[in-house]
Amino acid sequence: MRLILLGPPGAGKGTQAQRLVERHGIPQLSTGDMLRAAVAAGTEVGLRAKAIMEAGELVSDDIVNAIVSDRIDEPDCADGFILDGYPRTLAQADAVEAMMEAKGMALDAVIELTVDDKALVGRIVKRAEEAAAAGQPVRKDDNPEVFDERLREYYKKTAPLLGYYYAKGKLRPVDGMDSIEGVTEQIAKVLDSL
Ligand code: B4P
Repeated sequence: MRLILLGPPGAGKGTQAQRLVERHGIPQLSTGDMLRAAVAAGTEVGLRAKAIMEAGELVSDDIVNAIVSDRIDEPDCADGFILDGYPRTLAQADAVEAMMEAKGMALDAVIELTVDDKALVGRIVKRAEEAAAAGQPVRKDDNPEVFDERLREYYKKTAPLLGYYYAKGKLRPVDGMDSIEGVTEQIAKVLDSL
């Protein structure tokens, strides 16, 4: 099974991807996590991505496409994967389609998580407060100011992918305003119907 999780920042892509990993035993390919790991390790990619991510903007397509292309070549991706937070631009969507075609892989569905803008910012602020209260590191982009920029980037660069995948008959919207468990159940129904 090869899935894309699409939705605005804080929609729950990472949350649901982890649950899909547990249910289906296929890896979660989160470009956000991969980029944060590169930043933490101080690699060349990390050095280039750090300021861009902290400003709430999107990292360049070239960097992200290269990371994903390398990752899906790894053996654990042979039977499927969940793309979490990728593609995020039309250029990335074209790139992943070409990558998968070259590797003889087909995309099963694009799960769109729909959530109100107001609820999104509330989730992000809550995550930052909970991390701080637990003495854990707070993501530099998890604050209302940077979140506004993340949301602007989403509407400008990522939202056009909805029409792109709808036209291909791959888009499956799910109500992301539901509880975490409720969203998981909706996704399970979508996957059963494929
Ligand atoms: P990501 O790491 O992908 O972060 P995200 O979109 O904010 O998170 P997500 O939707 O996964 O929300 P989550 O489950 O965590 O991106 C961060 C940055 O990396 C980007 O801004 C960009 O700079 C860079 N980047 C990543 N991919 C890129 C790409 N392809 N191209 C270019 N740049 C890229 O949930 C958020 C919170 O909500 C959590 O606290 C969770 O517990 C809560 N929550 C989830 N579901 C809920 C529900 N149903 N009800 C209530 N709360 C819920």
